[in-house]
Amino acid sequence: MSSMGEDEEVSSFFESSPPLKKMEDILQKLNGFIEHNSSGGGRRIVCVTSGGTTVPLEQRCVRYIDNFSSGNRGAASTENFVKAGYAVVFLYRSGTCQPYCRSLPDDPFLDCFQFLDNTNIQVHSSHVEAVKMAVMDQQAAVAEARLLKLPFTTIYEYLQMLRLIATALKDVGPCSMFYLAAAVSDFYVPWNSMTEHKIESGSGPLDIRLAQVPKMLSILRTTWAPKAFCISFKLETDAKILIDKATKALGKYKVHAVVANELSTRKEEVVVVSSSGNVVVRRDSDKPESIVEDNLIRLIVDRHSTYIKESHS
Ligand code: PAZ
Repeated sequence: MSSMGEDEEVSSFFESSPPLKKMEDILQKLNGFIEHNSSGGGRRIVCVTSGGTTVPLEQRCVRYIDNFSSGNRGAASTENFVKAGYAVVFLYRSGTCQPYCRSLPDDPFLDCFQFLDNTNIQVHSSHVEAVKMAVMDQQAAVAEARLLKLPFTTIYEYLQMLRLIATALKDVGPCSMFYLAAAVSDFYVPWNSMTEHKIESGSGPLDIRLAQVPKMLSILRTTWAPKAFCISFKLETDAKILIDKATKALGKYKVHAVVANELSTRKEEVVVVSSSGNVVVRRDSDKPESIVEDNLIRLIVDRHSTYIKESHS
């Protein structure tokens, strides 16, 4: 159980957060998606979080602190979950990598196309296959209601949306999963103590005091969605401390596994840390197309199946 202190910190974070824009619209989409996928066939539903959260420094934000994440892991994992039969709520940072778009050039995206005349814009032959697959796969996933994309930018939006999703998924129980690959800010400027207008320059160095973002993982596990299968991530730049940190997070937050990855090798290998031991998962280096998420999601889906079986027995 989380202590009263933690609960109060969490409540005060939400009470002082700026209200989520379009909340009714988000809730309607979310509830429709969950209803569609959980009733009848009882499809498994995973919430994949992806990309980094920002910390605004001004209420009318001009400047912000950002968190590193390209969104590649979340996008690739989403594709693999859909392939494995899951419905995915993709909670992603606006502007980061999208499912089915990983092989498209994003810089500059317009290089994909050529303008022939006023009625004719064509995809360059070098990108035809990638664009065709991206359009077809993404449209199929959305049309079959297997993919719901919800964007966020700030830490405030991310945590409010995560709470909405977790609460909405509560009744799906063990068939729901949280796969928390987003890079979430640890520190923030509380909304009430943030200046409204652009911070003025010209008066010397800027001192900002950042408060600690309350740890939401405990409350997700104990209150928001206690029966969901929960995978968190741990990123470090110092490989020497990675496994120790991941093991501590596993014990502290009682998640079902922590995926540990080091910044420079994260596309090659990850370590799945859980109570049944540590498993190194690698990309198949002999297959150029292979990505680490192919093997990672296979393992996570297997673990989830075992969890569902055990929950029902
Ligand atoms: O988004 P990306 O593919 O560039 O990187 C993925 C990642 C490193 C952000 C993710 O695997 C991860 O570890 N997320 C949690 C980060 C954290 O410890 O806060």
